[in-house]
Amino acid sequence: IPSFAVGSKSFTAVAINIASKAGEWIQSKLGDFNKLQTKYSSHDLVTEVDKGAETMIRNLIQTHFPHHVVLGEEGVAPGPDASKRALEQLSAAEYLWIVDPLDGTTNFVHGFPFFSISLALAHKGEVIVGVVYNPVHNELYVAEKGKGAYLKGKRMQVSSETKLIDSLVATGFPADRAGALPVNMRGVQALAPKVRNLRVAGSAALHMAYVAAGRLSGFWEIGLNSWDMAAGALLISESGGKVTDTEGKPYSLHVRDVLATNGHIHDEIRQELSEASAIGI
Ligand code: 2AM
Ligand code: CA
Ligand code: CA
Ligand code: CA
Repeated sequence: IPSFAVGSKSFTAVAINIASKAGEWIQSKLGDFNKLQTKYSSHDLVTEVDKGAETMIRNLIQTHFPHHVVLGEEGVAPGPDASKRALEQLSAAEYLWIVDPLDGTTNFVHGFPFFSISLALAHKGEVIVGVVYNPVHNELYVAEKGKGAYLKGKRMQVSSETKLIDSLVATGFPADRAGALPVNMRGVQALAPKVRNLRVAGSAALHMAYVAAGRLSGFWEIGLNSWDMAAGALLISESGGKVTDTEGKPYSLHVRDVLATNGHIHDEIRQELSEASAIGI
């Protein structure tokens, strides 16, 4: 796998190393942690493991790259605009790491083995490296801008379905029960009868990695943050897929409502969501 590097230090190699270390530690804590806290509500959870993993990742990044800046989910005050506020403050950073130390916390808390670590490195606002790691399956997805995306040393490619009826599509049920959830439910109502089936597995980053790997035809979710999607979006674009917001505008770090597909079914899903008034809040 070719690499972006500073001197001899490959950003990608460091990202892979950090994701593996954090993943091992998170997995060792599965079923063995306490101090469950709720951020906002019983739908929005955070554990000592989320925080411990973020601290570990932050320290490792800073050891390797002292001049890089780190944006992590657990390092910012929670709220609907958490990512937006942080990105504004950090917009001057030349190299910015965007970190979700544990994506799928609800799954982790319940012992449902579908969660991941998501690390992305942006250079002047453009994501150039993305790594998503699922420690339970020992699957590490890695992409470099312009150089492809890989799983277990093999180049990934999105799936080839061109019709909704042949497509397996994932979504997420938002934690925001009042605003985003009803919007998402309209999309579910519109799409469920038209696709082969829907999946809601609880980790946006892994859903996106699955789109890149051709295991899902598409994915959409309302009200996400930069750290949920930054690595996954590069995995998908480097695997030949398409990532936009739910209105079809190109992906950027500021997108909250995401639509990510194999490309072929993109416009049809966007149209269904639009007709169902399910494109965002
Ligand atoms: P998390 O597990 O890192 O919190 C599941 O639908 C997706 O939504 C997961 O990627 C999850 O990330 C994210 N998520 C969970 N709570 C959220 C919240 N309050 N606001 C936005 N996204 C959230
Ligand atoms: Ca969270
Ligand atoms: Ca997340
Ligand atoms: Ca998280």
